[in-house]
Amino acid sequence: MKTVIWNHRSLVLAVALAALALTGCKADRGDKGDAAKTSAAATDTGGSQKGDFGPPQGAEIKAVLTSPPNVPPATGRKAPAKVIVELDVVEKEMPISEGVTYTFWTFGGTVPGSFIRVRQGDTVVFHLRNMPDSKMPHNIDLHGVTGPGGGAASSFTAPGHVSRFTFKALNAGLFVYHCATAPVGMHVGNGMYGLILVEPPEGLPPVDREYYVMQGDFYTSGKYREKGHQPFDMEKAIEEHPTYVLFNGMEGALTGDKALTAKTGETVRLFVGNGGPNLVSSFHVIGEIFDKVWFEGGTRFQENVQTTLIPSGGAAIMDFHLEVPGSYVLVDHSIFRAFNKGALAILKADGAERKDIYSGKEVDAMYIGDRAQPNLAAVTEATTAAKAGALTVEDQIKAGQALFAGTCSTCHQPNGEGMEGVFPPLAKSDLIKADPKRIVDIVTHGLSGPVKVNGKDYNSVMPPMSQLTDDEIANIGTYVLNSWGNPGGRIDKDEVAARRKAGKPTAAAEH
Ligand code: HEC
Ligand SMILES: [Cu+2]
Repeated sequence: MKTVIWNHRSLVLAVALAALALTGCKADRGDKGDAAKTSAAATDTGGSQKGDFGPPQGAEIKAVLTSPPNVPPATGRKAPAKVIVELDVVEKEMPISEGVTYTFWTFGGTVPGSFIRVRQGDTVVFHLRNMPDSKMPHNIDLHGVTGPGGGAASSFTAPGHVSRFTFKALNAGLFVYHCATAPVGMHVGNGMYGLILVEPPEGLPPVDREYYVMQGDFYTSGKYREKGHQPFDMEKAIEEHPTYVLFNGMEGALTGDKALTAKTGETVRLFVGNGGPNLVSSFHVIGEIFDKVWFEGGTRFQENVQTTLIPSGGAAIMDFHLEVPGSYVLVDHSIFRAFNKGALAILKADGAERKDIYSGKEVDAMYIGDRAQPNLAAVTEATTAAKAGALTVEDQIKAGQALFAGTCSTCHQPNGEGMEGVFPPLAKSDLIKADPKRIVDIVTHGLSGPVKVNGKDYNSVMPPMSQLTDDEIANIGTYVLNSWGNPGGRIDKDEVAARRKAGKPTAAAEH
């Protein structure tokens, strides 16, 4: 049977309906009638009115909380219990991208906050502690709570204080929790959200692996990947123009050596939330199809889904079976967010090839460029060195090399040789040699029209790469100048800033 039965009550309902049909009411006895019965059963769990399974039984249980991307084990319980949750609010500086730091406000020290897992009917005693070194008061609104504010008013907690409130988890589902202290958008925008799973009484179907991923949008006063410490930008937040859209609070939180892992032959379950504060996510895994999606985190699943919509302050559960090994890329399919704001993660599946299903050839480098690398550590080192006033040409070259991959290499090729007649070579380019600093103008403003490079004619368009920051362009330029037989030299970020401001060179200057 394909329809979902999440819960024993729906079975009871189905039996009751069948009994009704037998005892003479004029129900259609054909196939149609069966379908109606099934769907009636599947559409009603009774909600909160059937969610109170009586007083808690047995000893108190301390909830296991996990940091993303980990998920606590199933409760495995057959009866409601009293569950103690202790969650700490921690304000702390953490990286938001390579070489970029941000002051996050967190539940449990991570973004998203600790994952909480309870069972429907449980009585949850919630302790919220706000660390003494916090600057702000905070509270928590759990979408799984029945009661005004979802716990917000009862949990308002000043720095160095603890508050406690108790609720009964009446509805099963996957729920977002978040801070609801004014200005709410700012608290949410600084990372104050997470997920609480309220298991149905019979639990979720078992799978091989479960992961916790949560999207959020971030607003910094600097542009995307602009280095150094970046403060929150209220204006951008109000205008809903995020600088970053991220999975698990940091660009690269789930790529390279931090990618999610699994094996072919396994079924993977993702608990995916969207903290917002503003954007709605079009959640997609490149190269996979969700076998099941419990859309909106509710009771029923849809099958065979490509992309599922996750509202701000909403969640979804998705299961998929892995057949083919390789890297699967998790994205917000509002796709500029994935490639230009960071909303990208990787699930790496190990196992034997299945050429009968997919012929092979890895495409992740092509898809995700520099993010396919283990990390951009060289970029961080260059930033640190620049701050200390000790940035060497070597630091710049290493950082530039990491950034070149995927940004420029898509067209000019990883070895700088280009493609004859289409993309001119950067290797031993006589055009670069004639005026090395012009590379800055070309990258910031683009290049179009006829050019001759090493005796060959090109007449095409290179789009401006104005999304790159000044020091990214300085490092990429320095890398190119010092590679493949080019003349060497160095570009610093002030030069880039000046040339960017000067605007596009005139046609005359172009040759
Ligand atoms: C989308 C493809 C594409 C990307 C990406 C790209 N370029 Fe280009 N680039 C071109 C094309 C096409 C031309 C020639 C334009 C013309 O015909 O006027 C060009 C020309 C150049 C030139 C001058 C010609 C030469 O070979 O010396 C330089 C220098 C250059 N690109 C550097 C870069 C750098 C550095 C990056 C990465 C920041 C980059 N390009 C990214 C397509 C691209
Ligand atoms: Cu808060």
